[in-house]
Amino acid sequence: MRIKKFLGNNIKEATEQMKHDLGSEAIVLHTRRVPKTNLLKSLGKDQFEITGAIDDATEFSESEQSVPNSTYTRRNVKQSYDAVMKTSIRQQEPQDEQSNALEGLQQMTRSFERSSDRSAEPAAESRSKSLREASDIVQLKAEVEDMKNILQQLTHQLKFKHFGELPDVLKEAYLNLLQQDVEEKFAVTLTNDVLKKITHDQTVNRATIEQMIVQSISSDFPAAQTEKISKKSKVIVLVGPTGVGKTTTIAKMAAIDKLANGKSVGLISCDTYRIGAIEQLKTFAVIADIPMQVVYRAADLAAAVKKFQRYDVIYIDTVGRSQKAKKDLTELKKIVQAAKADEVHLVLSAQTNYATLRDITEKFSSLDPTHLIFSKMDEAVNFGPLYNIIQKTRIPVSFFATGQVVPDDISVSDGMTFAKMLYQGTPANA
Ligand SMILES: Nc1nc2c(ncn2[C@@H]2O[C@H](COP(=O)(O)OP(=O)(O)OP(=O)(O)O)[C@@H](O)[C@H]2O)c(=O)[nH]1
Ligand SMILES: [Mg+2]
Repeated sequence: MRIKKFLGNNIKEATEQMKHDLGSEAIVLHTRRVPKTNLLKSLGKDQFEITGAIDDATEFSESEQSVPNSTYTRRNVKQSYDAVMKTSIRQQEPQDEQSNALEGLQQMTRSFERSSDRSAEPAAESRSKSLREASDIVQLKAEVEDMKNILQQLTHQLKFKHFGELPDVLKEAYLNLLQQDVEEKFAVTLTNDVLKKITHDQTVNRATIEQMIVQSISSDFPAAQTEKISKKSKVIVLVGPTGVGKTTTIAKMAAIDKLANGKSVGLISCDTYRIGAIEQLKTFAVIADIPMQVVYRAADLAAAVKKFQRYDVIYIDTVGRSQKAKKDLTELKKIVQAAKADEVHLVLSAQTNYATLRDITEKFSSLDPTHLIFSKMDEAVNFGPLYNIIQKTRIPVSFFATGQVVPDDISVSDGMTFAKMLYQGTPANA
């Protein structure tokens, strides 16, 4: 067997060289992309190296004829390689690269299935035939190992199917975004944005890429305008699923408005459903010296709001409702309407997965939320789901809640803080 390496601008070119040199029966043992050594040139095209091999052609076909029923013949292997190689060659062409790769994988699987369906050899075979078969199996093992490598390469290439040539550091950044649970289409957009911004004379290192991605996330972040109060008695209602931190957050917001911003504040609780809910807010209201009203029916809400009309801000806490309970959400909508809310803040826990966040925002959209509050950011493992929901809803984000302590564990939302947390996967106060 002769083994030789060939270099080309693409797999096809390298394969043609191999066929020219070793003959049409030559097989590919291994392929590999050879990156440009100079980093600045990495935006240009890489080269491809294939390792080709040829067994003595005559022996090759004779051995096949003499072992017609062999379960694993070299022809099987070669067919499989050809299937993969055709895919690899086509993969270098921009069109249909994903479907071509998948087709190659399927062809290879089919080829192996056909091989393993064949019946086993009869027991009484000649000794020389057994030896030949044993050597075939050893050869096959080596070839299967090579095929595994090719498959790995194809799988890797499929991950980057949306891109042409991508600097390695940008590939890492893209994979990091996926790891943070950023949805693929958003990760692709972010990566492409950065790719477009890279200039040819720019040093593309990890730190630069991180900076560019963080900048891109931050500049696109829909931070709520923290406008000065333009209206007396601004009515702010907090809504959301059960246990996400509505009452704790409303206490923080009210305390900061009163203590730090010097505003006059009134509190209304509509949560007469949960045992202890009223006491929870009442205790805080007494400590912070904030007047508080409890409302048992939506019909009584307008009167309570009117009573507080001389205050700068009126905060209304509501009962936590599952997004799946349609009737409860209808009741909640009555409260929002009766309060004539200026702002409806939907509280989302940062621990929630993206599918659930989508469901929550879809169902709570009937309440027309004007803002999102991200709570429990201190407990989140990653922030991709929140990023996805921002991209999906584009609802401005007002606050980040980062712990249980009232009023300290809250901050006005900020794009740069969020972007860094998202990219690094680190909670706000870690
Ligand atoms: N770690 C952490 N815990 C929080 C945060 N916000 C609230 N909590 C805790 O979460 C739990 C529930 O908080 P609540 O404020 O009662 O939640 P809620 O949304 O009002 O709950 P319901 O009214 O029952 O729907 C409490 O133990 C809070 O201390 C936060 O930002 N981080
Ligand atoms: Mg509550």
